[in-house]
Amino acid sequence: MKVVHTDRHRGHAPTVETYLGLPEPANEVPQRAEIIAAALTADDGFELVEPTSHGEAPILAVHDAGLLRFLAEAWPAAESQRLKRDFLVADTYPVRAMFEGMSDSMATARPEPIDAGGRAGWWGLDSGNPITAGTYDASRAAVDVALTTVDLVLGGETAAYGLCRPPGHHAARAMAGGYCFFNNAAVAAEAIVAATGERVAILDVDVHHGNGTQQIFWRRGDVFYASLHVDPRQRYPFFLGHSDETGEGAGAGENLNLPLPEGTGDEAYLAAIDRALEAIAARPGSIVVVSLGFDTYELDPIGGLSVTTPAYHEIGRRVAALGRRLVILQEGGYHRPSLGENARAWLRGAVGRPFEPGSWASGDTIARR
Ligand code: Q9C
Ligand code: ZN
Repeated sequence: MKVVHTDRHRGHAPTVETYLGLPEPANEVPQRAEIIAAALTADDGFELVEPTSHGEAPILAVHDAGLLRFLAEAWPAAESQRLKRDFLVADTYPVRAMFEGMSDSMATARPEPIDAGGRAGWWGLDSGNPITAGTYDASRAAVDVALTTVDLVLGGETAAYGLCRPPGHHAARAMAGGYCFFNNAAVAAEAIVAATGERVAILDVDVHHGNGTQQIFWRRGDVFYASLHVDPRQRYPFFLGHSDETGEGAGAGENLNLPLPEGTGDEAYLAAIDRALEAIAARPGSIVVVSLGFDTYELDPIGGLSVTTPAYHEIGRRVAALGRRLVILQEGGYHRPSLGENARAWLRGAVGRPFEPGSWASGDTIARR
């Protein structure tokens, strides 16, 4: 299987994120992608290839031009304001209750702030998403990784894997958040629709609900979004991801949320995967975009579910059994010692190779139960 990867992700290198107002070690760090790349390099079934540049147009097909402009300008603007810190997070968010009783245009057509902290609130969802000096370049590279993975599949590969970093599924049309800046999977799905005229399904197996992907395709009948995730009342993004969110307009019935209670293990998780796969199989189309997160893992520090390494192999196998071509894109996963083995397990399953557990860097054996 071809693996699209570039060192440019390293530009986004937060060391700290804020959580409930206090600094903590960052979760979404360059080492995540390095560990996965190293594990796949060591397995001779994978071939690493560099992405090619695809420009701004595919991004602007799903994102507001203002978001792109903000992300390009945010760090230089923070520097020229002489903010003495090595990352930017918002000061103030335009929460909907601020505009209660006012017409919609009061919330949507106020002038964009000039101050970096206000502007970050205008374009951002949460205070745990640091923007650093190299965030914009790395985010553009992640989109190129996703689009190059699409090119490989459109060019005839049955499945290809894009090692996107930073991830993307929390980024909405006009909003960054949740360690995400551009929605790599949404850009990929839109590019597939544009190239093929076919319907596309997105299967999101990151532990968090992909609020951004849901938002982008909410009224679209040509892109089906199915997501398995921990109950949003218990985890980020808190305000979307419930099972009664099914889409509207042309997209009515084309959004499927399968929230799972905290602590859910392999058996119930695999049963939910089957529900999502049945829904995909019932729809036309020959390509599935997978938003692949390993933060469902039993030891993930922020996830909350309890999926194991052998289950990742089985999930990859079942997804491939759809008989559709797969554009597999990396989203979250923060237990770094297991990331390489979990990626290997999933991707080997997806190409019909046997589960052959290696060892973690830590030497832990829990993954081999
Ligand atoms: N103390 C993805 O997995 N908040 N994003 C975490 C941890 C945000 C996760 C707080 C989590 C976003 C792509
Ligand atoms: Zn996640």
